[in-house]
Amino acid sequence: MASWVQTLLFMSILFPALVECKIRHYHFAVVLKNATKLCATKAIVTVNGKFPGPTLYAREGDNVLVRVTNHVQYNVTIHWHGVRQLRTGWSDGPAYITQCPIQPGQSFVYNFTLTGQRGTLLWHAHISWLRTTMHGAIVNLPKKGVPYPFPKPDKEKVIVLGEFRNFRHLEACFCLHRMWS
Ligand SMILES: [Cu+2]
Repeated sequence: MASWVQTLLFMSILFPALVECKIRHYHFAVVLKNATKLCATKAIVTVNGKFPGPTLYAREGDNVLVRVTNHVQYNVTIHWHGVRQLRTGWSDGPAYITQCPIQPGQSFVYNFTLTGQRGTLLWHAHISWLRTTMHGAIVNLPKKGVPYPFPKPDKEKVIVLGEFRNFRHLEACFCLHRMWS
């Protein structure tokens, strides 16, 4: 038997939780999408054409890889709000702080591991007013076989609270961020 197979078997017996960690791949395409809200139709910046954006599911210990491709005319970044970035600060997302923005036509891969955290967090654009329409949930489940730290709910539903206005994007941006910060 090859030595790497023996090592893997040995590790899986000693540390079963370690080998259950997965690599989760997501692709976020930043695109314009027409939306009708408050009696007006306009093009809004979205992830994968969804508003709110897609929910990201992972388990504690998983390695999450999110390729963000920018198809709009604005610079973008995505912030993984509340996710501990242990030795992956460059994947945190604030534009001009931990990374240069992803320019139109460019891609960036966010690469982080969910460590010591369970629960539902938030991702959102972290540049200018784009966060008003680019945000969604990150559901961070316990490791397989590990119970919740509370009685198991009968049902789970993700609720994303946001605010949409037809005027003054910047003001809406600040309202939204205050809610989540
Ligand atoms: Cu944030």
